[in-house]
Amino acid sequence: MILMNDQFLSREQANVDMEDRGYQFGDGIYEVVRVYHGASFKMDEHLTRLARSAKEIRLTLPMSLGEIKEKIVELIKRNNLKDGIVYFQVTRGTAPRIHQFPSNTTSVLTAYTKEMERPMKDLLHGAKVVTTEDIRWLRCDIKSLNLLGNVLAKQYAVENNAKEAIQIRGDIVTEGSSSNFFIVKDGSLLTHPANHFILKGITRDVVEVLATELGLPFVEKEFKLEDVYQADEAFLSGSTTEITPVTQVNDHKISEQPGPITKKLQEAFEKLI
Ligand code: DCS
Repeated sequence: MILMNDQFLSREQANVDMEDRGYQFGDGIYEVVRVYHGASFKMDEHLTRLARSAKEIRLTLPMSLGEIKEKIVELIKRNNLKDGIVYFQVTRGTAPRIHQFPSNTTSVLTAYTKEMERPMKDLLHGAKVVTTEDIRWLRCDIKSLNLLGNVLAKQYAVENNAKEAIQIRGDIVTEGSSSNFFIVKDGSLLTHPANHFILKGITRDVVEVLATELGLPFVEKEFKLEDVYQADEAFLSGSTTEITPVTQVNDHKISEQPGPITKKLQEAFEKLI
């Protein structure tokens, strides 16, 4: 069962119009929320980010955040989802194709759930990442449906037997194609500042809270690939990625095993979920 605006429909009943602006322009925004044991993780934070993305692209949500939450929680229940994700998006709606905002249209909310296991192998043993040029637009802070840059980056990772592609803009390391990226140096966590060049991940925020609790400095600062190669540890964060240790970047080994600080953060994260 899926959610379309305020209706719960079977996939067969649900129709997306050819001229939905999400379909034609990627004119919309989305969120992916993790569900553990039937309960959503950090739903309110994701909803707050959805509202922010909406505001930044001047899209009016079709209902209040409270109503969206209610519908999505109901969808999780109706689908009897225990462990997985709920995906939801809002497009600017259906109208004859013109680039500018159409005048008489209402935004369209859709949501579905999906069972998904935690990436246990990577969580335990770490993963390889590769680096690629960050070719995305200059508002990566908006969780937009336009994901071509991210799609191409992830495809590059897959073709190079890597879990993720870490993007580099100029010579600054920004983030993964669907995750944030951290390095650990001399006991401090380093990650790209939350400006227009990255998505401010909800999991990244969780890492900040956990780091503070553990007394680990959380430093938002630009860094380069050479800093990554000299790091003691590295990891990814994301709703589906959780805290995934990175043991290899391109041909460079960071460590044989996930590092001790990454493991500490993982243990603290585990307690939350
Ligand atoms: N950066 C990018 C570009 C992302 O797409 C995501 C999440 C993140 C960082 C991490 O953000 P969260 O911690 O809030 O998840 N991407 C979602 C996605 O598209 N699939 O899975 C998660």
